[in-house]
Amino acid sequence: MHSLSWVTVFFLLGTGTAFSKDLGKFSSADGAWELSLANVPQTALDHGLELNKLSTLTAKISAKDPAKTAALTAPTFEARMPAHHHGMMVNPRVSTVGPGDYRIDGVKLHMQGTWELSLAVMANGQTVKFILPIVMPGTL
Ligand SMILES: [Cu+2]
Repeated sequence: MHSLSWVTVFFLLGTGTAFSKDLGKFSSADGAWELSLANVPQTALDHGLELNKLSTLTAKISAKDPAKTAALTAPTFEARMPAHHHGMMVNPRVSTVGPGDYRIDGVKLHMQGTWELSLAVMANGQTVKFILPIVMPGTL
């Protein structure tokens, strides 16, 4: 049993090689599940999440212990700025592509600063939640 707390990862966006289509792998709050998150490029020059740009993400969730897998239902996605007490100005759509496989269209982070992306699904009546802090850089 892992004792990981919320995953805390800060992406430094726009710094070149540190940022690519693959946004990384993240543990759920209880450590039992893993999320692979990626950006679906809109153009050849699309480096992923950028300020004020509509983006599409793909999310794959799997049990770390294959023996403890479960049907996943009711995926939800949101992004908030905790310091500002607000969310996005858009409503992303989450589509189920396959078991544990999701596509999130219409993500747009409209302010510089720290955002918290959260993805949640239900497994055996329990919420499996992933929290990903992300910093949208300023231009100063
Ligand atoms: Cu804000």
